Amino acid sequence: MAENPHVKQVRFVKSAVHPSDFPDLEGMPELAVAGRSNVGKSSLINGLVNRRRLAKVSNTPGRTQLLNFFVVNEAFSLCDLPGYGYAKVPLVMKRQWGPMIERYLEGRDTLRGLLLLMDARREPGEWETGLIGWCSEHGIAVIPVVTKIDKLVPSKRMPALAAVGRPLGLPAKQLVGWSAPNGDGLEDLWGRVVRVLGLDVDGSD
Ligand SMILES: Nc1nc2c(ncn2[C@@H]2O[C@H](COP(=O)(O)OP(=O)(O)OP(=O)(O)O)[C@@H](O)[C@H]2O)c(=O)[nH]1
Ligand SMILES: [Mg+2]
Repeated sequence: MAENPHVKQVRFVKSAVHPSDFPDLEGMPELAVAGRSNVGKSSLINGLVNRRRLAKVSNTPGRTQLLNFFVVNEAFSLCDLPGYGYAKVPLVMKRQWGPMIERYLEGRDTLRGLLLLMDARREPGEWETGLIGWCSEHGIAVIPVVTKIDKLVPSKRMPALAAVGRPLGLPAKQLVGWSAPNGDGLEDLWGRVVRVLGLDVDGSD
C-alpha cells in the first residue's frame, strides 16, 4: 500500500445519524466521501490517511450505515457517508438513507468538498448526476474519483475514465483514477483535497 507522507495524525471522532449528533469541530473544513454501496469509500479513506482499518471495509455491501467522522492532522475532517443503491439493504434503511444524506448535505455548514466515488467498471447514473448538480448549486466542490482501477489492464484505464466521465459531462483528465490496494492516484487525489479545502500541502491550515 502506498503511503501518504502528508498525513501525520488521524483520529476517529464519532458515528452519527442526526444533525444534533454531528460533531462540532469548530469550523474545521470538511470533506465528505460519497458513492454507491461497495464502491470503495471506506477503503479510500484508509488509503488517504495511511490506516488499514480506520474506516471499516467490508465485503458485505451496505455495511456502513452511519455517518462516520474523522479528523486529519487536526486541520480538516472527513465524513464517510453510507453507500447508496444496495438492493439487499432492508427497506426501512433505504427509507432512512435519502433523508439522512440530505440532512447532512444541507445542514453541514463546514462541508467544503465531496469526493464522489464511481466504479471503473460501471457507468454512473442519475444518482451521481443528481449529486453533482446539487453540489454545484450549493457551492460544494466535487472531486470525481474512479475506484478499483487496478481491476483493469493498464490500456483500459484511460478509456474507463472517459466512459465514467461522459455521462457526467466531465473529460477524463478531471477524474482521479484510484486503486486502494496499490495507491494509484494518491498524489493527485491529495493535491485536489488540499486545494478544495484551502490547506497547505501538508494538510495543515
Ligand atoms: N481491487 C480493488 N478493490 C477495492 C478497491 N476499493 C475497495 N475495494 C474492495 O471493495 C469492497 C468494498 O470496499 P469498501 O471500502 O468497504 O466500500 P464502501 O464504499 O465503503 O462500501 P459501503 O460502506 O458498504 O457502502 C472491499 O472488498 C474492498 O476491499 C480498489 O481500489 N481496488
Ligand atoms: Mg463503507
